[in-house]
Amino acid sequence: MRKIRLWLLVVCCLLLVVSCSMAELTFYLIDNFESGSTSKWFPFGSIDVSAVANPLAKAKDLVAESCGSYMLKIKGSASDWYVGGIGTDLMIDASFYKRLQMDIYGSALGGKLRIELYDEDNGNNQIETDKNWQPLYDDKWAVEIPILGPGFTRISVPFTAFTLDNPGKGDGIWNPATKNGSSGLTRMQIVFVAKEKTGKVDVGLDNVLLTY
Ligand SMILES: [Ca+2]
Ligand SMILES: [Ca+2]
Ligand SMILES: [Ca+2]
Repeated sequence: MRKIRLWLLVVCCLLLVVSCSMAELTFYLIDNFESGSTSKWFPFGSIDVSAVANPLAKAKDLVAESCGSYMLKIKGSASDWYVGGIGTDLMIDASFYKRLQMDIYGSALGGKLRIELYDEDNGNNQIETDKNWQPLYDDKWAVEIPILGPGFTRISVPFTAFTLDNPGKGDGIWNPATKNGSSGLTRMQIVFVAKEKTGKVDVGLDNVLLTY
């Protein structure tokens, strides 16, 4: 009897260890802006970036509640539709994940986001670019997401929805693993595009993460 109990205990412990390690792998948080800082992101173009109070922190809305105290706010004016963007260097093995998720706080100004993921292919842990910031030897994958009206919208985009933006430069395969000298998923950028040629964007972002 004692042996059976011991066995049960061992099995339970094993299950606990397995479920804990699974839980660790269920998502990778890129940023939820709860630090109140934007320092993880580099801005480019004519945009203004700041960490601001979540406008719906007390709302009875699951997405709004999960956005905590702060979100990232981006404002800017377009020239030829293009407003600007933000980027962050990740250098992570993203091969366990299947999708990118984030919460977008829109505005009546609309517009769209262009999310770009860079997987490093020539094994030197950096994204070499030409004068137009296009990667020369590494893959750049992109997807466009419309900015809806005020309030949070949670988007969850499978990596399979991203299309190759610079064919013929990297290996053309989504392989964000840190192996053979590659820094895996090396960079992420979010570019903002206005609804009008000389329009504006005003958008909040939160809970940027990778998940299954
Ligand atoms: Ca937040
Ligand atoms: Ca490279
Ligand atoms: Ca690749």
